Amino acid sequence: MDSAFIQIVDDIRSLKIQGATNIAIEGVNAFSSLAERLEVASIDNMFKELEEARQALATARATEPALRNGLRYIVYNLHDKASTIQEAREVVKSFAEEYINLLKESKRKVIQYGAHRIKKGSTIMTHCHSSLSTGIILEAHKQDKDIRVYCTETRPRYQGRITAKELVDAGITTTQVVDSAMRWVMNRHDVDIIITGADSITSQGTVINKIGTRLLALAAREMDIPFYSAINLLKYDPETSIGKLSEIEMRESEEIWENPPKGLNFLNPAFETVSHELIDGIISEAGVFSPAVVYLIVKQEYPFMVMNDEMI
Ligand code: RUB
Repeated sequence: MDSAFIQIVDDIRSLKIQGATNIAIEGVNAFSSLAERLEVASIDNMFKELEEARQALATARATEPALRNGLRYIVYNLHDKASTIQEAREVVKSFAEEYINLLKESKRKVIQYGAHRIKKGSTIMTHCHSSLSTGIILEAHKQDKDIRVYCTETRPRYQGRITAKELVDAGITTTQVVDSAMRWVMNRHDVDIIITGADSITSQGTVINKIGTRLLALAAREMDIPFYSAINLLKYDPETSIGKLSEIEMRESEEIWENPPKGLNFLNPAFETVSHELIDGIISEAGVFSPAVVYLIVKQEYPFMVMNDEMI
């Protein structure tokens, strides 16, 4: 690993690069560039160096299967197809490109399917910053759907400001609220549809997204407002099909309070689960469907992501 690579890992950890899709694209790119630069004496050393790099990226944020799936895909092909250092560089480059194209193409489709779901004159609510849900809203606006948006701040790191800025810059009527006002807004301001992004989806169709997303979904259920998750299926967490629980990233207390009184404890979970019963639809690159069928659709779209005996 060199300093340019370590810098990307740090940028992912510190949220300079944030949002699951951006994290996966930048992480896979960093892995591929490192493979091109590495100066090693043997293919075994190359495998060793790349394994260390994979580990560093895969653990930079605990709840990011899209990045982990991409790295696993590249490394699987690396061991299968490369027997010289030059071949290793080429294999990493070509599978990294293929995976990044899959990410970009799936994002494009999610945005199209999602915008199609938004009716003219809708009031939309969202949480945090997701390039997929923001992309859907921007596309609906481009299609002249006459929309309004409520978005939360998303404490402690205020990713909701990134969302608000992108929407306001595009000329969309946008209102920001503090996180704890999310139910109040739904109740008083005729929200028609809720769309959030997601970092991960399990074999049961449970989605993991920014802390606060489940509260949003619970309030939506109370008020009969449809709740949609915009997610590309490359975020499927294959280990959940063999009964493992998805890990929730816990972040530093300084994000909540830099100079707290001595002795105060903190809990700073970055994400939480939204159970499948609370989700009306998954907006994916394969169309919009009920969370109950996610495993079947992933198996059909991306067979390489489904756990097999070799991987266990
Ligand atoms: C971002 C977040 C986003 C998902 C999806 O959290 O929860 O909703 O990552 O993003 P953080 P995208 O800021 O902690 O990374 O739709 O861009 O893949």
